[in-house]
Amino acid sequence: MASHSVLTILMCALILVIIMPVTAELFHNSNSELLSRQRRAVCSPDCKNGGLCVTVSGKDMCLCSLPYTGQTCTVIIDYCTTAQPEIGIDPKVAPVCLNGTCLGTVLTEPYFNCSCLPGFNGTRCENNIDDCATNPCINGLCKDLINNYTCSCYQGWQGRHCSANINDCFAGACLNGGQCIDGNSSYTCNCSDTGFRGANCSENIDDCASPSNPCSNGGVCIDGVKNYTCQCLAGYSGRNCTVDEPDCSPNPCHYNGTCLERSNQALYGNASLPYPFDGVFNYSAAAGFVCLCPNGSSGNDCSINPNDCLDPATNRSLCAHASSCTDGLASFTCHCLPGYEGPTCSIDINECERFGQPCQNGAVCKDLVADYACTGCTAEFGGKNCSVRLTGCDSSPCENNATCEPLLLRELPSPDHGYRCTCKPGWSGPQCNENTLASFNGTSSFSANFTTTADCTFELSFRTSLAHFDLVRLSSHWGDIRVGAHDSS
Ligand SMILES: *[C@@H]1O[C@H](CO)[C@@H](O)[C@H](O)[C@H]1NC(C)=O
Ligand SMILES: *[C@@H]1O[C@H](CO)[C@@H](O)[C@H](O)[C@H]1NC(C)=O
Ligand SMILES: *[C@@H]1O[C@H](CO)[C@@H](O)[C@H](O)[C@H]1NC(C)=O
Ligand SMILES: *[C@@H]1O[C@H](CO)[C@@H](O)[C@H](O)[C@H]1NC(C)=O
Ligand SMILES: *[C@@H]1O[C@H](CO)[C@@H](O)[C@H](O)[C@H]1NC(C)=O
Ligand SMILES: *[C@@H]1O[C@H](CO)[C@@H](O)[C@H](O)[C@H]1NC(C)=O
Ligand SMILES: *[C@@H]1O[C@H](CO)[C@@H](O)[C@H](O)[C@H]1NC(C)=O
Ligand SMILES: *[C@@H]1O[C@H](CO)[C@@H](O)[C@H](O)[C@H]1NC(C)=O
Ligand SMILES: *[C@@H]1O[C@H](CO)[C@@H](O)[C@H](O)[C@H]1NC(C)=O
Ligand SMILES: *[C@@H]1O[C@H](CO)[C@@H](O)[C@H](O)[C@H]1NC(C)=O
Ligand SMILES: CC(=O)N[C@H]1CO[C@H](CO)[C@@H](O)[C@@H]1O
Ligand SMILES: CC(=O)N[C@H]1CO[C@H](CO)[C@@H](O)[C@@H]1O
Repeated sequence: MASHSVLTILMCALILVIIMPVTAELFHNSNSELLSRQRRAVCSPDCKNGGLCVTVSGKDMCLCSLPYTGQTCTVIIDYCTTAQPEIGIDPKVAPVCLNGTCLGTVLTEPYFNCSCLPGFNGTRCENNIDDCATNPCINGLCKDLINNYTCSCYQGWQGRHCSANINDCFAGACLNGGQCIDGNSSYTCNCSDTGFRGANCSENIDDCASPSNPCSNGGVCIDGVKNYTCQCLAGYSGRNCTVDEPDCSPNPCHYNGTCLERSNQALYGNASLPYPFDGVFNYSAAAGFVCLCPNGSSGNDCSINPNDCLDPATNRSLCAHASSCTDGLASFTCHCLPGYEGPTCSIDINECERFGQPCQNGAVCKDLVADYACTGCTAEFGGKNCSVRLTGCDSSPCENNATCEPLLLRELPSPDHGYRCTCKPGWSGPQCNENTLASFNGTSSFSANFTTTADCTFELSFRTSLAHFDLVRLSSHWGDIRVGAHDSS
């Protein structure tokens, strides 16, 4: 046992020499020279495997290099069972390979070879390999095991690698069509476009308040689902009550009365305007219109127009001479018949004066209704104004001492003259140049024979000198006509 200790000390010295050949130059030189001098001088065993022969206490022996031992350094030490105190290994205390199988008789340091159990490495299999090093737990904490690991998942995650998100959404989690979004052991609701809000989309968004009351002009807003309804005050319409209904278009005021919209806020506070414009605007009374009626009309729409044609006292038309009347605004208009004039057609127009005494050549003008007449016109003149000299007899058209009476057949556009001949007895025809068939005086008679082969019209003309007479048919037979005349004066 003692010799063994010495050997170990010597071997240590040798190891030092081997490990630090340069820094231990001095030590090496003196000792190795001593050893080699002793060996060269006295050492007899042939030390194998690089062993050195030394003489200790007069006894020659081999100083073996690791891991050899034995008389001549031919035995390999099994370091699986041999303690190596200098590196803290003592198989009596703990196995050389802590978690593995040991293979001794290894020629290189550390002179043993550990074959580790799965999950261990290190020279002595002392290291439990960190299986969490690759962060295998995606949503959880990793716990290293022997050649394995476990994941303890965060809330809401599951699976070996905590990669499966536990679906926290359940039917009815989000109300009113909200979209459930699975989270970390929780869920959230996407309420957008539902018209609701809150964690579970249960709270109906007040559309009347977002961002402000959408109903204009005093309209009342009623919240709906993702919607609202405006209850407009009378006079306003449209989804947001923004449309001011056109109360004055077309103009409801008769007689071109001025129409004022009650919704026109600019008109209010004007003392010269009628109610309600003399006061303060109020949305609830903004429907409708007020007419400023022209004089003579009244009523809400100026449609009341008293009939000014009637005399209020008598209730009879104010227009005289049967003229018609048109009622106006505080006025009336008489439509006069010809010959009358004046506001009430009461003036009978004197046409003789109106036309500047039109009768000429001594004729006298007589006023008529809407006309005049010229009286006392001499035979020589004629026409409306007795202004046309009658020339029909100037050429003496009447023959056989007949009397010629000039006539005015037509005055306008140019005078057309004519004449009438009054024949002496025995003459007839327009110019009195045709003989009469017979003339009668007293009780004379005339008989004529006509022969005809066909029906004919037989005319008999009379001219009498009597001032008054009656023509009497005495008898009438086919082929025999008898007529007579007698003085009736
Ligand atoms: C690993 O080594 C240690 C220390 O020697 C021991 O306590 C443990 O039981 C060993 N594990 C296995 C799986 O052998
Ligand atoms: C230890 O043993 C393994 C398996 O037998 C071998 O591959 C390796 O080279 C050995 N190591 C040494 C230092 O002998
Ligand atoms: C054990 O193995 C791991 C991965 O293979 C490596 O990173 C580590 O350095 C090794 N540990 C030892 C003590 O050899
Ligand atoms: C690792 O552990 C899991 C359970 O956590 C098990 O299912 C699996 O088989 C283990 N793997 C090994 C190689 O032991
Ligand atoms: C889940 O929750 C954990 C711990 O609160 C956090 O670290 C992780 O980032 C969350 N994951 C998601 C997806 O929110
Ligand atoms: C919520 O839903 C709307 C439409 O349904 C979509 O556009 C939006 O991206 C969603 N928001 C989130 C955070 O999922
Ligand atoms: C909103 O309400 C109005 C009337 O109140 C209706 O005309 C409209 O269609 C509604 N809009 C929707 C999207 O329902
Ligand atoms: C009503 O008001 C809403 C919100 O102010 C607006 O988006 C919409 O276009 C309006 N509709 C009409 C018809 O004016
Ligand atoms: C109203 O006035 C217009 C133009 O000023 C005029 O043409 C029209 O005749 C008038 N109507 C009435 C009923 O007075
Ligand atoms: C008619 O006869 C009477 C006498 O017989 C005569 O005096 C008279 O003049 C005659 N009249 C005419 C118009 O010829
Ligand atoms: C045709 C004809 O009877 N002429 C008579 C007209 O009158 C005068 C006298 O008045 C007679 O002399 C004509 O013979
Ligand atoms: C006037 C005249 O000629 N009268 C005769 C008409 O005809 C009858 C009979 O044919 C005669 O007898 C008339 O003399």
